[in-house]
Amino acid sequence: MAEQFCCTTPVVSVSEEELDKWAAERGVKRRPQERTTEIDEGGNFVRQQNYFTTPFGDKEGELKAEEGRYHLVWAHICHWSNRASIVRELLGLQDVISVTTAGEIGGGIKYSWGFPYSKDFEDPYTGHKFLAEAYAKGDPDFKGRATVPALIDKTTGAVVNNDYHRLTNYFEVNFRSFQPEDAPDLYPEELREEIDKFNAWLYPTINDGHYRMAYARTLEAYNAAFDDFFNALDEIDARLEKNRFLFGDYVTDSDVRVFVSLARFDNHYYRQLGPIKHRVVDYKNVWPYLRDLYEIPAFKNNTYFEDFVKAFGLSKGAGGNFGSFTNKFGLKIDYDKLWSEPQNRKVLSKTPEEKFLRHRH
Ligand SMILES: N[C@@H](CCC(=O)N[C@@H](CS)C(=O)NCC(=O)O)C(=O)O
Repeated sequence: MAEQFCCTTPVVSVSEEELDKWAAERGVKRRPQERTTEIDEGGNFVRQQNYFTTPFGDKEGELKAEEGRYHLVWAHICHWSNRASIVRELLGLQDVISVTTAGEIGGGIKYSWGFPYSKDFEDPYTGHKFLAEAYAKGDPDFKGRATVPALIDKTTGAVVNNDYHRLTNYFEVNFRSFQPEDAPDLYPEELREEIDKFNAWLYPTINDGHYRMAYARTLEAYNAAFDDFFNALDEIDARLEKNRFLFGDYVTDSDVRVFVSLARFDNHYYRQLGPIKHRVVDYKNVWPYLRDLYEIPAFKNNTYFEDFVKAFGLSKGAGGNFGSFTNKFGLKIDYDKLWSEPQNRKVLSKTPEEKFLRHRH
C-alpha cells in the first residue's frame, strides 16, 4: 500500500489550541531549538548525532530486514530523508517498506513533525500524530529533535533507525532479497569503499554545508562553510566533465545524495545564505547532470519543488517593494519545466540508454 494518503497540499489546518491539546494528551514536549543546543563555542553549528543507529545485519542485536515490517517517515522539504524515499523507489521496495510523508501542522513543527497529508493527521501505520511519539517509543529518554528520516518498526510503533548516513545502504544491501531481480545496483561491491569515501567528503561540504552556512553564528564559521561548499561544487563539476554520473556510466548512492541537496539550492537554501557565489544552474556540468537524474521517475516523483519554495516562511505574502524575490516569484517559476529541459549527458556513457548497473542472476 504505497503512498496511500500522499501528497497534495493539506486542506484542513490545525489550530494552536488543538495542537497543544494533542501534544499534552500524548505527552509530547516542545521541540528543542538548535540555536541553543547545537552551537559550539566558535559559533559553528554542530548537528545532533543520529540517535538510532543499530545497523541491519545478521549479527545478534542487529535489525533484520523483513518484508512489510518497516515504515519510512520522510518529509518533502528534507533532503536527508528524500534520499531514502528516492532509493526505496529506485530499488522497487514500495511494497516492502511502507511510507508516510510528514510535514508541518499548525504552521510549524512546534512539537516535531506531524502528518498533514494523512486522515485525522495521524500516521495511518502507527496512529501517531507527532513523529516525536515514535522517538519516545524508541527511547523514553530521547531528548533531541525528532527528525526524518525515521524508520519505524510497525509492530511497536518505535523508531529503530534514523541513521541517514547508512539507511540507503541498508535498503541497497540488506533488503536486496526483496528487490526485483534486475533492480539497480546503486552500491556495487567493488565501489563501496570509494562510494563511502566520497559520501564522507560530501557530508560536511555539500549535504551539511548548507546548514553549516545557514546556522553559523559567527562570520568565521559562515565563511569556512561557504568556502567548503563552493570548492566542493567546483570539484564535482570537474568530475562530471567526463563522467555521466559521479562514478561513471551508472547512477550510484552518491548521485542520490548530491541530487537531493542541490535540488533545493536555487529555490530554497540560497535565501538564508546572503550573496551566493553561483547558482546551481550556473554550473556547466552539474546542472545538466541534475536534469539527467531528474528524468528518472524515482527522482522526479519524490521531488516537490513547490514545497521547497514554501518551506518555513512564504506565509507572510509577497510583501512591499522590498519583499523578497522568493515571496514574489518563487511560486511563479515552473520548476518541472525548467528541470525537464533536454540535455545530452548520455554521450559520455558507453551505455547511453541505460543509466543503471543492474543486478543479474
Ligand atoms: N537525523 C538527523 C538529521 C535529520 C534532520 O535534521 N532532519 C530534519 C529535516 S531536514 C528534521 O527532521 N528536523 C525536524 C526538527 O528539527 O525538529 C538529526 O537527528 O539531526
